[in-house]
Amino acid sequence: MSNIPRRAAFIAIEGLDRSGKTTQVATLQTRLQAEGIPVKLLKFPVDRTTAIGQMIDSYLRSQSELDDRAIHLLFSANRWELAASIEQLLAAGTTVVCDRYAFSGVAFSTAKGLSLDWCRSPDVSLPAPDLTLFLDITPEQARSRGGYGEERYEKEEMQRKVRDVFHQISSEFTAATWVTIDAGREREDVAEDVWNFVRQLTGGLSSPLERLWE
Ligand code: FDM
Repeated sequence: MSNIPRRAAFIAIEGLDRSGKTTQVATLQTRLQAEGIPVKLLKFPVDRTTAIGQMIDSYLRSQSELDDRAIHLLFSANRWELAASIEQLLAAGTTVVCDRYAFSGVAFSTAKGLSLDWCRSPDVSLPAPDLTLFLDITPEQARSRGGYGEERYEKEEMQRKVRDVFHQISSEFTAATWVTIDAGREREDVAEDVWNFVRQLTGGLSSPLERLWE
């Protein structure tokens, strides 16, 4: 018998703009709570009111300019700020659900023209999600939902590139750790899929937390 204590699951939800990610994350949180499973929701970029968060927020609203590499490193630093608390929460039995994680970091910066390897490196060794659910939507479906918003990356050409990189990243993971969900369907159907994957992990895991891209 393993003497590694059970821990809770680390789940990342990634998604394209207009994929309904925010709604799905909220629905998942409600469902976990209803099942009596302790859950902590984290959103990256985290809390746009911290020093790093403010710089990221101002950049995303196009109120400031930053070198592509500098903003990439800020997004990564924003995750490292939280890495230790993610580990503590999991060890204490709290399921952690992240709204975006390192995969967004790589997808958006690579879409801007930086190399994928370079983009991955500052996030190497972060806690690795046990499961990543990628909410996929085609640019056409996004357009039919009213198009994109005002922020820096909410443009069709950018979203197409981001989607391509997400698909490239997904090919490096096993089907058990990365699931692409067609988010162009009704929100209840998407929520059902999300729940069916997450519920498999709600009993906790006895395997140690892995490190990203090690
Ligand atoms: N984003 C998010 C990045 O470019 N890099 C990252 O590491 C992360 C976590 O920030 F356009 C981008 C992706 C998106 C924006 O959007 C945050 P939401 O809609 O608040 O998730």
